[in-house]
Amino acid sequence: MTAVLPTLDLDPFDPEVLRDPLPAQAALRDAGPLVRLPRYGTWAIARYAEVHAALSDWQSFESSAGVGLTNFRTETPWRPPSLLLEADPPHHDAPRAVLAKVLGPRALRTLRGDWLADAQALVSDVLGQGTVELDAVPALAAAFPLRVFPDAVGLAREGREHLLPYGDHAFNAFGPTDNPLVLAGNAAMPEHAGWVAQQCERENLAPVGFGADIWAAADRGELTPAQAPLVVRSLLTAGVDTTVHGIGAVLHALAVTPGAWQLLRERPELVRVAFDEAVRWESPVQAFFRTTVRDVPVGDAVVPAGEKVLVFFAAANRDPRRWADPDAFDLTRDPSGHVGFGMGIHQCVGQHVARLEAESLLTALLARVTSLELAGEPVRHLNNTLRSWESLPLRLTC
Ligand code: HEM
Ligand code: OVM
Repeated sequence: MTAVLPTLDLDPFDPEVLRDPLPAQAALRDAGPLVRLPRYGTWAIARYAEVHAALSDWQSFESSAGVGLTNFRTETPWRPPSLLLEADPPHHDAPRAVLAKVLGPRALRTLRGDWLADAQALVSDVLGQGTVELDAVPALAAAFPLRVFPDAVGLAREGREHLLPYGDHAFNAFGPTDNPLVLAGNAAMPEHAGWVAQQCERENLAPVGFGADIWAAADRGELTPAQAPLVVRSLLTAGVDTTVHGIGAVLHALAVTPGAWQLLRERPELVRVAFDEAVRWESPVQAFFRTTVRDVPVGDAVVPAGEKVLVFFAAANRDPRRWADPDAFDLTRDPSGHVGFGMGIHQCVGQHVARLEAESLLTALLARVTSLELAGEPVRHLNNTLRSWESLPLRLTC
């Protein structure tokens, strides 16, 4: 007996779906544990249990054929593949071990005090006496990561405006290459990518910072000299837009959830839970693909070898089979186990950096701001992979 395979005629990269992906996510989950998406000749996994299982099974679901729609076995990647995201063991091991140490909790201990002071300074600049209205995307969500992260890497001051557009394009490029968002970014890309590649060279990085730490690992023989710049490139690709949109997500969630800001003011030790719950709720990185290396059973069906499978983090993070009241942003739940940072050997190696940024900024805001609410309609920024805000008008009272 062969089960009938659920097939959905939906396009995850359609602008209308990107604007409001929740109905498509629910449809994918409800259709079954494995769904065919004939629009792109791919498959999708959207339930928590199967997403978790697929991410844990790197032996069956490879990343080195690319984690976007482009199949690196048959098509040319838009840039040399990432040594982390787009690699499998054993090649993945050394770059991963190096970054895990460079970005680990130990290394971040020295940054903690500096980043809190930076957050306090930013919050002071932004707040006045009484009530202020501002667009929290440029004023806070983008301003804070751009203030601390490029310095922590050791980047030159000149040219930092390339970072966000470069990252935005990299995340768009996981979608279809002929899609309007990718096409719109292509023209400017040689300039952005050229600057990024330059900054990855040893002589352009400060003597202290994540960049220098990566080159020091090469000196110790933990990476080849040819690998070092590409490992630095991973920081510049994955480390900026993600935290901007993660911080945007938590500020939005706190603004639209009645009582949430008051609760955090009473229990500031919940700031880390608040950020992880926002990463679950919003899933700033919505999904990545994997490619099957053999026939792989999922549910009652089998994905044939060599197929692209969309692994939908965002859908898993709101699967009612796993989460009670999944659509609620709830500071009293335990969000651990969410797959907003992925799961398994590729789980976000920068998650401690992301959490420290968010914790620093939220802590500084909580000390000064007595109420935080929407001051206008937020506007989405569309991206083939990211879920994000272009504009988030907030009213802050202190
Ligand atoms: C991997 C999300 C911040 C660097 C990942 C993955 C996700 C993710 C879902 C898994 C990819 C996969 O399974 O294929 C996020 C989110 C962030 C964030 C939501 C912020 C809220 C950062 C930061 C950095 C970073 C700040 C760098 C400082 C990386 C790298 C990988 C990765 C290098 C690849 C790891 C590997 O393949 O072993 N991230 N990320 N991320 N992230 Fe993050
Ligand atoms: C990378 C990377 C890692 C995670 C996400 C990402 C653009 C890139 O290693 O270049 O998105």
